[in-house]
Amino acid sequence: MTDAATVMQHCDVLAACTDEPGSITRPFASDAMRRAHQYVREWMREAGMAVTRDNVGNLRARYEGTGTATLLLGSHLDSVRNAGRYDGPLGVMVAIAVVKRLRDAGRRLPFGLEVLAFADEEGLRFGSTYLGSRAVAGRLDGAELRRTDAGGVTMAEAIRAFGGDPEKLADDRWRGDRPLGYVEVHIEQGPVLEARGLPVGVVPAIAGQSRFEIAFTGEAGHAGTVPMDRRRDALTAAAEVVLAVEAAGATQEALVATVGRLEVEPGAANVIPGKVFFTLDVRHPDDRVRTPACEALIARTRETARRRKLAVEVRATSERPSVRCSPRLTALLKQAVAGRAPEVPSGAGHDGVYMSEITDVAMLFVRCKGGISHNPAESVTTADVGVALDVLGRFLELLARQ
Ligand code: HGY
Ligand code: MN
Ligand code: MN
Repeated sequence: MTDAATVMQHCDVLAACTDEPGSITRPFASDAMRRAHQYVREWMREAGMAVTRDNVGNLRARYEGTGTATLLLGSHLDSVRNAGRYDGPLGVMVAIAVVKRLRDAGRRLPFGLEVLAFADEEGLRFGSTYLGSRAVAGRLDGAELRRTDAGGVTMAEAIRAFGGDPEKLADDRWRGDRPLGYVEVHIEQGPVLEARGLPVGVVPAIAGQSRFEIAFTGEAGHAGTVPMDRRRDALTAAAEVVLAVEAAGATQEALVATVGRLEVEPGAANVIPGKVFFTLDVRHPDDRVRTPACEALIARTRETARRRKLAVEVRATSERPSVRCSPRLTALLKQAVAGRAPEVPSGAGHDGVYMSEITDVAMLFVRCKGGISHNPAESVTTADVGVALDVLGRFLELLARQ
C-alpha cells in the first residue's frame, strides 16, 4: 500500500473514534480522543518517533536530526460535531508519513522534526478554540480552566480526567530555541483548488475571527392566551438578529458571518420562548473590516433587545487577528510544489494562528470535493494526498539545503 493510501486508511480508522456512533464527533479530552491517541501514538512510533503527551492533551512526536534546531509539523485531532474525516487528521497523518519516509530511508535532516497532534482546535466541548496550540504558544490562561461543558464538567476536571495536570499547563509551552517554523497540511475547506483543477495550494494568510455567545431573555407565556402585542418573545428577537447577521455578510465584500448554534427555552410548542441562546462567528481577511462589522452587529443586537423589552447578555468568547503566513517558508513551499501553486487565503482558522506567536507559519492546502467541510461528505483523493506528501518531502529537503 502506498503511503498516501496509508494516510487515507488512518483517517478512516480515526473516523471510527467518535463519541457519537454513526457520525464523527471527537471533542477535546473525550473517550473518542483517548481511542484516537492509542492509534496515533502507534503510528508515530512506527515512524521512528519518540512520543509524549502534554498536560492539555497534545501528542508530540520527535524525529531527531543532526542539528539542534526543530521544524514543527502537525494539525489537530479533535473535530466539530458530525464532522468530516480529514479536517485535522489529514495534516497529522501526512506529517507522520513524511517522517516515516525519512526513517525508512535512514535519512536524518540537519534539524529535528516535531509532529504536533493538537488536542482541540475547534472548541466544540468548551466553546473556546485552539486549546492545544495555545498551550504550546504559552497563551492558555487559567481563566479558561473554569469553563464548563454541556454536562457541567470544568475544563480543569476534563484535563485531569484525561491524564493531564491543569496546574501545569505552563509546562506545555514550547521550551526550546525558536523553531525553524510550523508547517501544516490541511484540506482547503473551500472551492478554489477544485475550480482551478489543482491538487494543492499555499496559504498567504489566515482570516481573523471573532466569536460571541448571546442570550436574549424575554418572558415565557401561553401560546394560546398572550396577545401578540403583549409578548416579549426571545425567539422572534433572535430571528431578527440572525437575518441581520446574514445581511451583514451578504453586503460586505469577503465578510462572513454565521449563527451556528441557537437554543430555545423552554422549547415547547405551546410556550412563547422566554430565553434564546445563540452564537455569532464573524470573519474577514482584514481586521479593520471585521472589528467594525462585529460592533455593528452587537449594537443591532442590543437595539433589538431594547425595542422588544428583552434583557440581553453578550459574551465575546474568542477573538483572533488575521495572521500572515511566512513569505519565506511559503515561497519554499511553492518551490516544492514544482508546478502551479495558487495562493488561497484561508477563511477557516487553523492552529497556525497561535503557532505564529512562537515561529513562522506556512500552510499547504489540499483540494477537497465541492469545497465541503465540517460535514461528513468531506473528501479528498489519495492522488492529491500523494501530491501533498511529495510536496512536504521536497519542502524539507529544500529547507535542509538552506
Ligand atoms: O472554525 C474554524 O475556522 C476552524 O474549523 N476551527
Ligand atoms: Mn481544521
Ligand atoms: Mn474545522
